[in-house]
Amino acid sequence: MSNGVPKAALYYYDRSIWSSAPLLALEEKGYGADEVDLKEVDLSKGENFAPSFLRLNPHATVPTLVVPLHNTLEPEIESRYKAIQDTKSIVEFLDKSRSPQSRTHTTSSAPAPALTPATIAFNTASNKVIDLLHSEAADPNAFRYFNARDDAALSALSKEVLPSLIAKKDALNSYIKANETAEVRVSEKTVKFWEAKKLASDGILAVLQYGETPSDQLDSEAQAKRSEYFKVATSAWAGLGEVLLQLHKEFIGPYVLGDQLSLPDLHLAAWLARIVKLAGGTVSDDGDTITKKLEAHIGGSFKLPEDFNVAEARRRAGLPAGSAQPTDSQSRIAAFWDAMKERPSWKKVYADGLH
Ligand SMILES: N[C@@H](CCC(=O)N[C@@H](CS)C(=O)NCC(=O)O)C(=O)O
Repeated sequence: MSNGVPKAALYYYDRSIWSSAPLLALEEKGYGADEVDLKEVDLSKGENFAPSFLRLNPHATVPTLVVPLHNTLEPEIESRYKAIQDTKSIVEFLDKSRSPQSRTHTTSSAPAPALTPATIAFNTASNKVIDLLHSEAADPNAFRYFNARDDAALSALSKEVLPSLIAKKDALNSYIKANETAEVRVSEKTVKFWEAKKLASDGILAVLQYGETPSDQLDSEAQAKRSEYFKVATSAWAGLGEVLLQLHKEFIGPYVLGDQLSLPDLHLAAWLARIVKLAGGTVSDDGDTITKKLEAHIGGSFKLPEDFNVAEARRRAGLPAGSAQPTDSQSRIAAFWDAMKERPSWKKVYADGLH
């Protein structure tokens, strides 16, 4: 609490993709460190399945923003809170809650630019992009678990993700067990949720636990599961090519709605950082490099249209022209990446690399 005023709390995990969108929003909106408490939920240990977190968000996902309700600001009254449980609503809430007119009990005097699009047409375009990025075909968390289409990649992926998958399952088992012996038990619905989460990870665990075994040493059942996994992974990455082309169509450039940063850019920045990382990109790559890496990773003859003038993109993003020739062109994704990378919000959220 500052000034006796109950604070909002953002539950997040710093390796989580969707937590990055509200973290970027806090910076872009100029929130002071005294306005929102950051509370880490370690997903790699399954902390999001703890009964105390499920009371805030029964979907067990971060980000989750817990905000005090307006009529309980007096310090002597025990505060009542509401929890906002999905990225889109959280980012919208953060945008609306700090404006040049609002008095937010803060030490920050940073400007609070409006990020919500100002017209119905732009709002529609913004929602289309945000919905696309949160659609099943674009799910960045699924891509993380399906980022292997051959034995060598599967072996590397198992090494990387198996420990946290196992830790998650162990956490679920221990919550279920603790509940059986507890005096105060969670609801039947919560137990069913835990069981369903365990079941959902079994399929991928069955493949990844043998990820370091060469194909010819697998029994026929494990071999069949591995080929099925490769089929799903191959079709998911081909589908990602479609998502990128769809995005390209909705996108003005260098930001989604033109030369001003707005809500969809925060979702796109978070999403793209993860997808680029999975494609082997790094935080220091420029837009053209990540375009090439994405194209190579998606494979086949996938190509992003390079129809955006580089000098124009840089001018619109307020960047110096650099060495761009008047006829140079790049993909819109590349222009977006180059513009976003220069922003202090991005530099802060991705200071330790892409995630
Ligand atoms: N629809 C949710 C999705 C959020 C989501 O999937 N969050 C991931 C982290 S990026 C999560 O919490 N996963 C839980 C887990 O890994 O068990 C939103 O938009 O906020």
